[in-house]
Amino acid sequence: MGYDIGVIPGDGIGTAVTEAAIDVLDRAAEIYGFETTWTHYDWGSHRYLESGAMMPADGTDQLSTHDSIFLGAVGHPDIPDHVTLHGLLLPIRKEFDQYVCKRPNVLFEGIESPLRGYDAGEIDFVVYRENTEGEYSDLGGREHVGHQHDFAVQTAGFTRHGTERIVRRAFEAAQERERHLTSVTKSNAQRHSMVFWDDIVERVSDDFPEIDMERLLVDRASMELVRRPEDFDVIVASNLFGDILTDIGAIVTGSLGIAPSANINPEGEFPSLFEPVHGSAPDIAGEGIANPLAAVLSGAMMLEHLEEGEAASALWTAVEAQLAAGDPRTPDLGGDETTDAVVDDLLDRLR
Ligand code: GGG
Repeated sequence: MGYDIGVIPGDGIGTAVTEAAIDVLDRAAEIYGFETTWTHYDWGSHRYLESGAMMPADGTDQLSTHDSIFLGAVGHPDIPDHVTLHGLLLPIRKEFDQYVCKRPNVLFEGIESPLRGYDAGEIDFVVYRENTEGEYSDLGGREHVGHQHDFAVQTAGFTRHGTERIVRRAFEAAQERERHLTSVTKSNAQRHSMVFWDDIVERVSDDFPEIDMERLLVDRASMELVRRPEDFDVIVASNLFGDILTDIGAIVTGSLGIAPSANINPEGEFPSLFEPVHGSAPDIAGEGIANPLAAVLSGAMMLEHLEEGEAASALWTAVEAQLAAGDPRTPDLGGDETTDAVVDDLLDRLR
């Protein structure tokens, strides 16, 4: 069996963590008897600075031939963040209808949560973030720029189709887990789109009577994720709220450096994209100390998606064992080791 993966290392530490993860994934492929071809795309901020575009006009056409896409990070201190994000990552998510953004948050053995009194496994939830519309809809504009009376309009678009399908996928995930689902909105203030979301959740919940369903406003959910993270199992949220909640999820389980994510087109009509939750971290780019574990675990999610379950489990197990051992660790986890040291140790563990 062989897989053809499109790789976009992107910006900052994206290059280092992507190459590190590829070394580990190649070892898993060798052991579990499949081949992986990596086709690199040199797209990102350096390209933008040279040519005015993060990727070529036919970028998504080029990517469409791959089985999956593996991405590092996007963002550069000299370019506004909305330019880098809208120039690369968001068009890919939208064009390939990757409407499920799945982000697991697990407290691993050996990791100390900044929250007191939690042991390994006691925090374990997954966020299903809507990934193609909502607050990330590119609808709006600015008028009278440069004048005193300038203004901006940004519209969040929620379709029944888009909302229902992410909610359904989240209920299905809850069925496979602890059968508890939390839908997060702000329907007290946003009485059009978020009440619409609530209505759809109510209707879909009729098809899943065995799932214990809770609704929380996003402010309360943010607080409860800090106060009682152990009570969460599956969270479903809109694009923006899901993004924010998964940063909270990453930090209560230790570090953004170990938080993976998958942008999935469940129907398989288009390639799905796998990336660490973290960004380009320009402050440590080039220093050799970026944590590659989020990228490695994102790679494991990719292998799971490609139905290489054994190899995916082996990667999770190797990461779990390394974290439990407490060494080597990059600075985000309180250590002083390098990206390479973390990779070498994982390769040894897989051998
Ligand atoms: N590794 C992903 C990355 O670089 N993300 C940057 C970012 O700002 N993402 C925003 C989002 O996921 O909505």
